[in-house]
Amino acid sequence: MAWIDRLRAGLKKTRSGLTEPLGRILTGRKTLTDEEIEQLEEVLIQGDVGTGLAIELVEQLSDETRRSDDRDLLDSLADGIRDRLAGCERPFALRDDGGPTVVLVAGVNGTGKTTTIAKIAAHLREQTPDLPITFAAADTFRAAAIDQLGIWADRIGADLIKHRPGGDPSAVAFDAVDHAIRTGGALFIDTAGRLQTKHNLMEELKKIERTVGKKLGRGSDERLLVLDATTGQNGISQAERFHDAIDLTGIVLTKLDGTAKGGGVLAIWDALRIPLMFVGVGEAADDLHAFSAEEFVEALFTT
Ligand SMILES: Nc1nc2c(ncn2[C@@H]2O[C@H](COP(=O)(O)OP(=O)(O)OP(=O)(O)O)[C@@H](O)[C@H]2O)c(=O)[nH]1
Ligand SMILES: [Mg+2]
Repeated sequence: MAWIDRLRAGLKKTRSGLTEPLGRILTGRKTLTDEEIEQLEEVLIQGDVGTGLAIELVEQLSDETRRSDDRDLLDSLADGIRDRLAGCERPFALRDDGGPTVVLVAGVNGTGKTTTIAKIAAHLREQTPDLPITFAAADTFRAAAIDQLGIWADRIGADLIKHRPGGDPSAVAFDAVDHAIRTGGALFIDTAGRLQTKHNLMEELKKIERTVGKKLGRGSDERLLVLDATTGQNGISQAERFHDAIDLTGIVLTKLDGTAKGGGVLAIWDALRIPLMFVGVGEAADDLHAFSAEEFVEALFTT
């Protein structure tokens, strides 16, 4: 299935919770009543677009109604959303100097860190069959987490650097960077996802990043936060804490298929201005893809 079709299918709940109600109010309309303006704001806020942004989008739309052009208001809203997402995309790229591309992957429990690593690595493997890929099992809190990453490493053909369960995550990262300096290619560091309210998770991540820096002579290339789209606005405060700790370079928004709150894409970008690098709409490798604002709007607004 083409990505746009997967994305469209994955955004089904958001379409029925957000785009379709918007369509019922706006299709074929040139003017809006006060009541309709209120309804629009409500639908956007329900869809997790964020209150401030919802109000701005609707204001822009009601300005539009005062102009006498022939534009459909639903198209104008789609344009408004696309405009808001300008700059939000940033493609994932490997370093071109032969040195390893080091990717630190963080996020709270169960957001999809480990499977995201597997999916990105599977894409890289497909593009470049002989690319050296290393996984670092720096989530040492659970033995099962190390095993899970090991299974993916076998399937994809990645080297796995691991220590004993309960070991020091930074020591794993150190050994993994050491390995990747020799092999080149891509290194993905899987980390534990304890609740963000626990200070020690952030300290741990900072320590991992410091350790990478010491061994590598520079910081990691990407520090990605994996956010579960079903957590909605809560994801923003999560992201702020991680950003404070490790200066995120990108966000991966998973599980868009499980929520009607796909509007969160807008709220997250509006609040954080951290690029949305990948979005996930399911469990298969092909369900993770580079984010494109153009495709996102197309998947939401066209059938
Ligand atoms: N529906 C759906 N499921 C997803 C998506 N991304 C990940 N998952 C599932 O979410 C579950 C948790 O994924 P993991 O990758 O183990 O999450 P994690 O962040 O590593 O979890 P911990 O190591 O426990 O912190 C798995 O069953 C994944 O298949 C997505 O985009 N859509
Ligand atoms: Mg994991």
